Amino acid sequence: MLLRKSGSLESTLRSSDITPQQLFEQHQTNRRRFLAGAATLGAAALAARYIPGVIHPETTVHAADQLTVVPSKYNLGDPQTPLAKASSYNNFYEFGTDKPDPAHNAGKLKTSPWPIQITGMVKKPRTINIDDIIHYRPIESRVYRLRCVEAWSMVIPWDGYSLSEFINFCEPLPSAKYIQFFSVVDKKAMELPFGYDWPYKEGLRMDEAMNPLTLLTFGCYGQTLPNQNGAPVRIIVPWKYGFKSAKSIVRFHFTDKQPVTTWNQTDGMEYGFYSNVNPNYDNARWSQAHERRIDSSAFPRSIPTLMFNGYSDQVASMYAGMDLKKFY
Ligand SMILES: Nc1nc2c(c(=O)[nH]1)N[C@H]1C(S)=C(S)[C@@H](COP(=O)(O)O)O[C@H]1N2
Ligand SMILES: [Mo]
Repeated sequence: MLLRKSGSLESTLRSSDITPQQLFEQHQTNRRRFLAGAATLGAAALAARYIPGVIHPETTVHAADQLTVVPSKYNLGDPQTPLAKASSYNNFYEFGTDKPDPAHNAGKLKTSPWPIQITGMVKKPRTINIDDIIHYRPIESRVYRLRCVEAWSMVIPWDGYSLSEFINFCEPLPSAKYIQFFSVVDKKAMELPFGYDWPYKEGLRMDEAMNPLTLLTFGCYGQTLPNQNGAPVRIIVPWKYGFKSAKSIVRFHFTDKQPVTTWNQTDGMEYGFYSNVNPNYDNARWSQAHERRIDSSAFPRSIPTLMFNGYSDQVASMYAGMDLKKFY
């Protein structure tokens, strides 16, 4: 059971124009919301726990501690992909390049203790621990689509809070224009296939990172992330192709230059820095016009892919005036 004190870092909040009374009230409101959510979702979270016989036989799920989650306004109506699928059909190349590999191999990764570095253009570079941030803010359950550039998609309840909250905690300097994520490298636990420049790296422009949709993710389906899904902390950027959503992050780096990303470095013709889901712009290998929903039964690519994965209202304005075929 992972129940740590919420708001323990409250004092680090930007509080320039907030009175102590306001701060106290805000804290009480957050706390009430947190507790109310915990009460209503307790049963649901419990129900979402594993029933061993139902799991896909080749799936190993690790560290499935229950999380206390609150409901969110970000809640796609689409039917959810079963957890057994979401945790057995994965891209986590460090553990092998075939879809079932991460479920087989990622159990070897030790996810505690988990130090996290905050580096680059911040007020004070430092190393923190996952425990310092996991309950920094109430953990929301957000049902998002994850769309892979391979033209499949899943609908998953991800648990976390907006990355923007964590970025404020990091106190970036005004000169920081991008954030870069570094995934863990563990030579003993990982296969680390040849041909990629490990560690896995991804990045976002600061406004993309600060968009409320971008989720600092600690869990899914009401429990801590299975290792194969990026335990103990990953990013979910729902309007971009799946590879932007880096897993098992150990370092957040703030910079004024567009950061190097693993897939762009591997094959820049196919994988651009922006990688916004765009049905009108085909990746060199796959048409992006349609997608296949990974579900209990596989079916052909029959679902039309939506611009920005259906999140245009919230994100399109960030790209106004940009040629999205050039900045793919
Ligand atoms: N460290 C790391 N993060 C990664 C990847 C990876 O290979 N290594 N694959 C990406 C890709 S291509 C996708 S589609 C998503 C898949 O997330 P999921 O397995 O949780 O569905 O993770 C992304 N994050
Ligand atoms: Mo992907």
